Amino acid sequence: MFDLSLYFITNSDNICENKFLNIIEEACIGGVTIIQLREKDKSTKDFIELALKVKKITDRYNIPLIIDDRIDVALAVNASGVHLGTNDMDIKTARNILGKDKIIGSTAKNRTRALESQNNGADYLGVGAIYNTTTKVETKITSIDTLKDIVNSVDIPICAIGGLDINNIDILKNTNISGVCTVSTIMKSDNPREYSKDFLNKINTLIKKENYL
Ligand code: TZP
Ligand code: MG
Repeated sequence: MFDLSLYFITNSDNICENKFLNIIEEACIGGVTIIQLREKDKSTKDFIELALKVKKITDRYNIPLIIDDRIDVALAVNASGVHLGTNDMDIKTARNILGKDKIIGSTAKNRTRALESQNNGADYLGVGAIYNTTTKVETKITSIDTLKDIVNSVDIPICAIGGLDINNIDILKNTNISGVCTVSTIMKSDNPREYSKDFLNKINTLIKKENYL
């Protein structure tokens, strides 16, 4: 069981480790429901060392930790799962390696990828970017029509991503998504605890609880 309502994806660029870990802890206290550690530039060794520190925090608050891209890192730290994009390991192979109990998320920007991900064993989909993002990522805008088409095509829960903040998520009303992903709003907040709390409250006014896995 996992709750995608407020899915916090971390970004450790340009901040010291103590501050990074503190933001994660504050976000946990504020109420983020799931966390992804997203590291694009770290060595395997450094990624694992950081993931162990992050997992100590997320375990304390009973929040699932997802590792971006790296099955090996997820296994090394016994994370709750992985998130895989189109250029990462294919979902079927990842499922074979990870077994049935780990969470596998997949990025999907169209119905074909969404259905293929579901059929190959993905547990949830990330769909976006809904808006332009300031976070370093190669992505394209996904229209609300495409988001709705994907939601209507699969049974697994869907999280919207990209440029989303507390003031612009009304666009997601009636899309039947299960949650909202964010990087920068929490990473850059002066008060990650309060922001997470307020953002979750706002999200809860938009999404239907029965969509939770
Ligand atoms: N994938 C699509 S948009 C994005 C990722 C990883 C970044 C989202 O970051 P932000 O700061 O919430 O716009
Ligand atoms: Mg990836």
